[in-house]
Amino acid sequence: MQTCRELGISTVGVYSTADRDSLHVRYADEAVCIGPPLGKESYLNIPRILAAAEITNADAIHPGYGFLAENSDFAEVCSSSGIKFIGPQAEMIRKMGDKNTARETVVAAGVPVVPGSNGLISNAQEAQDIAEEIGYPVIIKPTAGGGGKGMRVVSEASQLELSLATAQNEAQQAFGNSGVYIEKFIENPRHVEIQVLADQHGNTLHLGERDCTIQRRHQKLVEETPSPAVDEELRTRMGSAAVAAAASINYEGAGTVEFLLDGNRNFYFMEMNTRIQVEHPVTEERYDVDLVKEQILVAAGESIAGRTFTPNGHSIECRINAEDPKQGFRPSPGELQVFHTPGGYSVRVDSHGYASYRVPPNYDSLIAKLIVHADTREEAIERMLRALDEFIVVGIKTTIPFHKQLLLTEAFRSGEFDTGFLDNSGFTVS
Ligand code: MV4
Repeated sequence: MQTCRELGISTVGVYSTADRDSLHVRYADEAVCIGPPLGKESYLNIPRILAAAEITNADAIHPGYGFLAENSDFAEVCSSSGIKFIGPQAEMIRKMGDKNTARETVVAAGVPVVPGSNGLISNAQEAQDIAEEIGYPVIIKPTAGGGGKGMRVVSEASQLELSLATAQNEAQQAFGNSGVYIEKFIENPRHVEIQVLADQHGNTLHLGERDCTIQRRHQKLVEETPSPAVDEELRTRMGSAAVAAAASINYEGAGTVEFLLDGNRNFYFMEMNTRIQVEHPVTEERYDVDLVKEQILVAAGESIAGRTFTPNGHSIECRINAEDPKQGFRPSPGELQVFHTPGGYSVRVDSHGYASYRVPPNYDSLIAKLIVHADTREEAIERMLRALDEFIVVGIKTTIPFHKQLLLTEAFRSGEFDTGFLDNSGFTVS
């Protein structure tokens, strides 16, 4: 909505009754209540969102990064109702949403994937044969999953048959699709993703990587660009692979291609996110670009031919969640009695909160994104620590103390960490 205001486009915010006091409701030129807190009755309810668009004469819908942002049926209904879905076509979301189809599609385009099954697993014998060929440990992944949901690591042959059956059952329960595939399990990888942008005329470019290795139970907590593990040569190779992955489905809009990076500079396609992501601001700061503006312009048919984006310096994002890091990150909703956000040189806060706002217990716990930019990684870390010190939240627990301690660890400062750091290294917040 901030981008729209700059572009002279008027906005409509939709909200559930749990969110009536959220800042986005006040910021919008018009706001429409679409139902009670439960997702199915509001933010996931396609007819209600379309009704809100129709009564306000909306031309387009920006789906954000949650709820229906990667729902191909929603994109299709928007399109058939004459409302531009700001994102890719339904067919592109569908192809990348089915992880096995995505894998097969990018393999055909020459993108490296982890050695594994060619297609879905049909029986235990087939699973045994593949695992024998690629070697243990292996990982069983649900084709309808994503983001780590429902994956199972298998370290020896004796466990494979039972793990396969369990994974298929869980996938059926969770996604209504029992399809699974197998990959070699890469130990201690980094999570490095490439931002891509594509227009409706077949032009596709990338805007470098984001390192999202600092995660807890598949929840990202810190993201940065450039990655401490990526140099110009690797960036060029990963960027080309990401562009090839997007171009293989004639992608349109902003998207993210996720890779695992191992200790030998090998990278492997994981999945493609067909939406703008929470962590997009780090790319905006380093590449001096408003990615939401680019989304809107390409949705309106504008060309990106000849556009170049020059990177500068280093950017870090810390996710400020309404969670208590001293109590296993358990949710901590409630009133922001004090909410003093940091500012000053090269510090950015994106938030829907304000003093006296009550964080509802119903949704994701993210309450603010704190982003800094600096010339070097070392200066960015110092700037982030300065900003974290300025950030005062009274009334609820947040992840601010976690970030302050993480940024002082030798592992973080040296850049030598992997995706197991938070879950396995014994790092705790005191
Ligand atoms: C893997 C893997 C190791 N080997 N695939 C989890 C999220 C999803 N995007 C991919 N995930 C993984 N896939 C193979 N073949 C390890 C993970 C993984 C992980 C990836 C990124 C960040 C954090 C992670 C934590 C645990 C496992």
